[in-house]
Amino acid sequence: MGLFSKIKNMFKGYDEEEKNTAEEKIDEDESEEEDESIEIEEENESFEENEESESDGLEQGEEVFEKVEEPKKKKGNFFGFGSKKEKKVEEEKKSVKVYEKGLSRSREGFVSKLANLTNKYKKITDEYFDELEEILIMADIGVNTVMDFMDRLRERVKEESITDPSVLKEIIVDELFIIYVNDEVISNKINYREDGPTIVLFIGVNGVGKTTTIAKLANKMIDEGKKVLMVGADTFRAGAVEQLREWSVKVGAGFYGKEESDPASVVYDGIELAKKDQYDVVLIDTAGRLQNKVNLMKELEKINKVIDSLVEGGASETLLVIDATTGQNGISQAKAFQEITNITGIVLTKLDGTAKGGIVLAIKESVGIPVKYIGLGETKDDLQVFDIEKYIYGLFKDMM
Ligand SMILES: Nc1nc2c(ncn2[C@@H]2O[C@H](COP(=O)(O)OP(=O)(O)OP(=O)(O)O)[C@@H](O)[C@H]2O)c(=O)[nH]1
Ligand SMILES: [Mg+2]
Repeated sequence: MGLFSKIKNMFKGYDEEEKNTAEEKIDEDESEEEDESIEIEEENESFEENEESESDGLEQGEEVFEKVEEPKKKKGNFFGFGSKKEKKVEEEKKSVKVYEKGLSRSREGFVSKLANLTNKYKKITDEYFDELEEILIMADIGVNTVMDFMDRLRERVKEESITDPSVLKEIIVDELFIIYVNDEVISNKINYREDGPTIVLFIGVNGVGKTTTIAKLANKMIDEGKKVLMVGADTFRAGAVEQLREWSVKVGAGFYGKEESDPASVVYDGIELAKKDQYDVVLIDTAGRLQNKVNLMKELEKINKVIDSLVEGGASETLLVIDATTGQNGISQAKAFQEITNITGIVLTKLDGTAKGGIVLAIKESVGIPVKYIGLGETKDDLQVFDIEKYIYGLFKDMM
């Protein structure tokens, strides 16, 4: 049995549920609340564009803002599921739905083109391959990846004497999976520490979704019973610290931040607080915009030095946040950041906003860093651990 059928069986029945069940209703209500209560500034300048000098912000140090927020008490089991297993199944279903919904634009975009291609050609011809190649490149899979993919596909067609495009459709899904997994054991788990707080550092250019991702991840971790502290070390942009603090209140995380001060010193104080108050996890928000690569590198080095001095082994994770809607530009950002710091995972945000879901595959192929989380919407529940099977299901479910 091919992978295509395996994945199909795995999630069989998941979308047969009636719409508007009580559970979905609760989801909707929650997300409405979410949308109203916070306004987030959108900035979309790119990596090296900014000409302002770093000291601009730091000189006007009169209105110093320091804030410590205590975390809320954990809520009980909201849905009142009977057993742990039932709860897990429910969570799986919910997660599959987030994938389905979040990938609908990509489904309508490149996957429906793939389906049309299969209908259009009765036989596999050179024109078929040319069109397929174009569709994959348009889906942001990346030229080199597509070239390798096409070679492998042509080979399999020859070896297995395939002539029918509808048979090939399954092999295409199979091969896309192979591109991603590529003989590696892919770990999308956060490496938690046993002793002392687990430090997770978030980096990425401005506007990609760092702050929102921290809120979403904190929400997830709090649900899992962890005590989470958010640290606002994006002291470069006015309002950034306050934005994170507002999120901390909404998701019930602890918070430490100080505007207009040195980011590394905020990190220092934040981690000290985390140790004193026995937090399990510290999520650190950093500035995406510094004048140039050298400054950014120096800043990150300084922050890492502070973390190393306080926690043995340093940060457990450095997650690079990339906006999926920026396509190949996002890949260039990953390469640039990879040159200046050690990245342990990627968070790919705004996958719901692109019709080119192929970027997940391209990133892994071109920078070799696993995608650990994906953002599929703007609410606190729209962050998912990246799971290749659910991703493929969400993308190709209409073809299955
Ligand atoms: N549709 C969608 N929007 C998202 C997602 N993640 C973040 N956003 C939106 O992207 C915008 C920017 O998000 P922020 O979290 O402020 O980005 P940032 O990287 O912290 O930006 P700076 O602090 O300016 O560097 C906000 O409007 C978010 O709601 C996602 O997965 N899907
Ligand atoms: Mg931010």
